[in-house]
Amino acid sequence: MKNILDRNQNKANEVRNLLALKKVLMVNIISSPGAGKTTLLERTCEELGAKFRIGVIEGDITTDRDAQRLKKYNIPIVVINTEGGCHLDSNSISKVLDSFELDNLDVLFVENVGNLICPSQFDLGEAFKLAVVSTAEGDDKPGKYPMLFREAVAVLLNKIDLIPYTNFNFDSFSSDLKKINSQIPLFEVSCTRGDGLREWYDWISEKINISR
Ligand SMILES: Nc1nc2c(ncn2[C@@H]2O[C@H](COP(=O)(O)OP(=O)(O)O)[C@@H](O)[C@H]2O)c(=O)[nH]1
Ligand SMILES: [Mg+2]
Repeated sequence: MKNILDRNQNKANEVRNLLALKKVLMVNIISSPGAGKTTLLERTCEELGAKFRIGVIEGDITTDRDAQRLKKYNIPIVVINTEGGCHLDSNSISKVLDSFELDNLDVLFVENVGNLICPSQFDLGEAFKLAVVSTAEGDDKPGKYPMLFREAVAVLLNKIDLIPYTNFNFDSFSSDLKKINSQIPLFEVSCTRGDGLREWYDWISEKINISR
């Protein structure tokens, strides 16, 4: 495992250096399956597609269904099918970077394979990891999967529209999260209804602007 992670780290450093040179902000989006990563990307492309040059890497075990959902935004998208692998690694990212015109990109979103565990361990060479979690999964995820919430620089709590239909306890969620990462920004959103997304758009726009 140590050898695998060391090799991964070397490649991640190469990717990070290249993206810094090209001034492309790479964001590694991690969540369990169904938390709303693709929906967040759809909304973000709608809102910011005219302002920034967006590219997407879609990591999935199989199928290009998420890429198909993003096709209408006319952005460069590359699919990585891991064929059973539970996470992306820096080598797979490095291989597909050639498919993008990096000089013509401001931001490259990576939708990682839906999984709260393995993707947290692998540096892809991203600028930062974004954790997405949804209210329907329960309020205990930061407490049970602390590594992701330690590694991430921001958390997006999605599906707040569903809170009335669940036993999601926001105070419990937020207090567990703060114990792991006391200063981490938390966006409370509904990607389908639109609540709270303005704060996310402003925050990510600022990050992209800083890296340009
Ligand atoms: N009620 C509700 N459903 C949502 C929200 N965001 C996403 N969904 C739905 O949750 C399901 C999974 O979303 P998707 O974006 O594919 O999740 P991913 O697997 O993380 O990419 C889809 O049916 C979405 O329409 C939300 O804010 N509220
Ligand atoms: Mg998806």
